[in-house]
Amino acid sequence: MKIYFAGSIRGGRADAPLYHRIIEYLKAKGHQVLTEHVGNLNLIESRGDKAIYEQDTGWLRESDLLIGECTTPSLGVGYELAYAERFLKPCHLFYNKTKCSLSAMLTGNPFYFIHPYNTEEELFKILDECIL
Ligand code: 6K6
Repeated sequence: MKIYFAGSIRGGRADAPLYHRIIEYLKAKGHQVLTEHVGNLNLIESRGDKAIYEQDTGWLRESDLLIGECTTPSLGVGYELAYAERFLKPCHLFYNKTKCSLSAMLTGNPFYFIHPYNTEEELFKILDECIL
């Protein structure tokens, strides 16, 4: 599958190492991750914002599935989730429930598959079921 991984960039990079591990895991399972750069630990913003927006919305439209790690709040991720819903892309959203409480605008929307987790081990177990 072509997977669009969404995770915070300007919203804060505290969970970037986790994004990296999720992306590597998805790739090891044979999936194509369109947004590999989200897990890049030495991220350098070399492109303009318009180019980023056009590239990312294009990737969203061509993706089969969105996986979002939403523990660190991000306006960009929120936008991507609404955009994915508009194009009826299945969205699996993860958040660490010991660290945050997810927006009601996501948890209240039955379109999204919401996966609260306690530990990273639990996250990967749920992730396995999402990508079967
Ligand atoms: C270069 C290398 C890595 O990142 C860059 C430049 N910035 C972005 N490149 C690609 N996608 C981006 C960039 N900034 C935000 N996004 C998209 O928005 C990603 O797909 C993320 O899922 C989401 C993060 O939004 P913010 O609001 O936290 O930045």
